[in-house]
Amino acid sequence: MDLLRRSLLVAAFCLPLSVSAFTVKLIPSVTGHILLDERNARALGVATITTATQWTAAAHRWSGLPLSTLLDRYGRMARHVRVRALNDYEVSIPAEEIRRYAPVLATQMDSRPIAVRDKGPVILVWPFDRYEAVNQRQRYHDWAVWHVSEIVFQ
Ligand SMILES: Nc1nc2c(c(=O)[nH]1)N[C@H]1C(S)=C(S)[C@@H](COP(=O)(O)O)O[C@H]1N2
Ligand SMILES: [Mo]
Repeated sequence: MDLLRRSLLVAAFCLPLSVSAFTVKLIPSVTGHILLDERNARALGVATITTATQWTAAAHRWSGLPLSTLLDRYGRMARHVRVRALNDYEVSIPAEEIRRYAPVLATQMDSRPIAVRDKGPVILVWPFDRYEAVNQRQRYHDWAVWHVSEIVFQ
């Protein structure tokens, strides 16, 4: 019993607890900033895109909050959405592209949190396999930001 308890404790400490946790700084067009975390992101909605990507050859299920939901709620007047990453990568995406193709801020791949070493914990995934135009045009691949850390509505 004691041994079992001890090994459970060890197992708990070995779990990469930080893997599922994420915060994204959200900057609406008008007011201060909002921290998006697992709980408030999930409360806003979840969608899934099943697609291959440039970094995963096979198709996977990418789930998370659609960026268009945030746009509707916090950036209605915004014309561009700037998405920044932990590694200082940054892109500016026209709002109409986000409304048109509804990319998802994926926080799960095949129902599991995405480790930082696998480009997580938050990746902006586009429906590459659903639309030929999205798959063909380089800009959508460039806009597939991984390690997302900040979103600014402009
Ligand atoms: N955080 C972050 N996301 C990024 C990039 C990057 O350097 N950093 N590169 C972008 C580019 S230019 C492309 S084409 C795709 C795929 O890049 P990869 O093949 O290096 O994964 O990710 C995009 N997302
Ligand atoms: Mo790229």
